[in-house]
Amino acid sequence: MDNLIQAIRDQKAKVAVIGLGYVGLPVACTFARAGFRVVGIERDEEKATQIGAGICPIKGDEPGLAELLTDVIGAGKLRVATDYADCQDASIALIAVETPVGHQSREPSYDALRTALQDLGPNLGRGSLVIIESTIAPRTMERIVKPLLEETSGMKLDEGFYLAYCPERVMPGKLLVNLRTCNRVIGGMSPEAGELASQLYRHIVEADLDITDALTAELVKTTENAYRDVQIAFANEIALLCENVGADAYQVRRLVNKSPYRDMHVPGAGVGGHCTPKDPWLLLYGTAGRLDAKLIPTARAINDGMPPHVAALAEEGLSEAGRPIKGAKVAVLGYAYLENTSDDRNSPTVPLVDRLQALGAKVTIHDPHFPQYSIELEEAVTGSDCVVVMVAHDAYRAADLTALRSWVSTPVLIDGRNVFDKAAARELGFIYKGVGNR
Ligand code: SAJ
Repeated sequence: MDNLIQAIRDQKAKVAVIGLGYVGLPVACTFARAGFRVVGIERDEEKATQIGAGICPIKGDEPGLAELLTDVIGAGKLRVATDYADCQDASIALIAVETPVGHQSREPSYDALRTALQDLGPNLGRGSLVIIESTIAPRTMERIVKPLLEETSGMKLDEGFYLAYCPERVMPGKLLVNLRTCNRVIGGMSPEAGELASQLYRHIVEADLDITDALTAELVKTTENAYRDVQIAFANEIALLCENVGADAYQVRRLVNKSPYRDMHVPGAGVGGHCTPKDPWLLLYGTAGRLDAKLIPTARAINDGMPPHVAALAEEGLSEAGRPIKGAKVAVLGYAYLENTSDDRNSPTVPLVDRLQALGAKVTIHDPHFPQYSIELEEAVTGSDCVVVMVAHDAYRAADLTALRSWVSTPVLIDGRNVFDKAAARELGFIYKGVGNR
């Protein structure tokens, strides 16, 4: 342990980062910039070649990342490999592979994690530190990671290797800055592992490093996103209430949040992304059988119910305009899950479009952040019987409502993100129905 601590302090320890996605790649580049020798292990050969050539494969605007990658590759501080043999001289291995949750099963798929552990084990040097950054269900470190690593490395935990869980806190568009400025939880499978991991992250994290045990760290990560999902579900339920009593949920929210200690979230057309819709299920999966949880699954159901609710608003608006939804031309604005990003993971627009098409509508999708949907807004909207706003992109906030009105064939406007002003829309002759403001 002392040798490793010294090697970390002196930055002599070589770091292997397994999985060069939106978590692993920024981490690999940041440790390389800090002065460590880093090898990135990427199983996708094409991606490995691209990154090895200093080309950043991550979509969307990630300030500083492409330049940093070019720098560390050019300086030889970061190398990329597909073979785990390149990990043999690394005394630190950091795993950042995907841990998706099945839409139907609501259970995690640990295939990528298991493969990484199985391939790393035989190449793990004695006395190394292994850190998991991927989001995992509580009790995964104890029940899957530890036994698999002991089995494949032939070494015992805390004798042959140290093990810690340090969940990522990345956000699209803020990958590098979050790595530096977000507080991090370090869940050591032993106090020694926690200390070693803390010494390592101190080189790249300017914020708090809170050392705890692995189970607590697993609970913190999944809870922080379950908390957000429940908060959003509360806002969505208030929005549905407001619709039914003819109030404006956004005005209600604004005034509620003027009350001390209130932080009502924003109602909307659904909850997408790589974390918020998935981590509540990881939390429940990892604690299955310990509690018959009610609030967390109900919140998930409320949020998953928002895209169908938006489709119902469209059907209602078309009906008021004397247009059956069957055969109606519907322009859906926004394919991303989050405003001003080109990230479509678990986008609420997907179930919305499925629902509209099931009802017989002819759907055109528009999104300036996706090449396949970035036709001119006028072209997307012209001749439509209904316009549905699903994402609060700046492009939509800046759109001219008068022009929009001149392009449509039937003036029905469904606002899933409170982008347009209801009074102004109605003044122009739109049948306007907004989530939380109908
Ligand atoms: N959303 C709402 N109402 C809200 C907030 C979000 O409907 O009040 C919707 C968004 O439109 C989106 C989805 O929820 O479809 C998720 O939004 P998000 O802001 O949670 O974005 P994510 O998925 O990128 O969440 C990440 C998380 N970060 C990590 O897991 C490390 C989350 O914990 C962060 O709080 C969030 O970024 C952030 O604050 O940006």
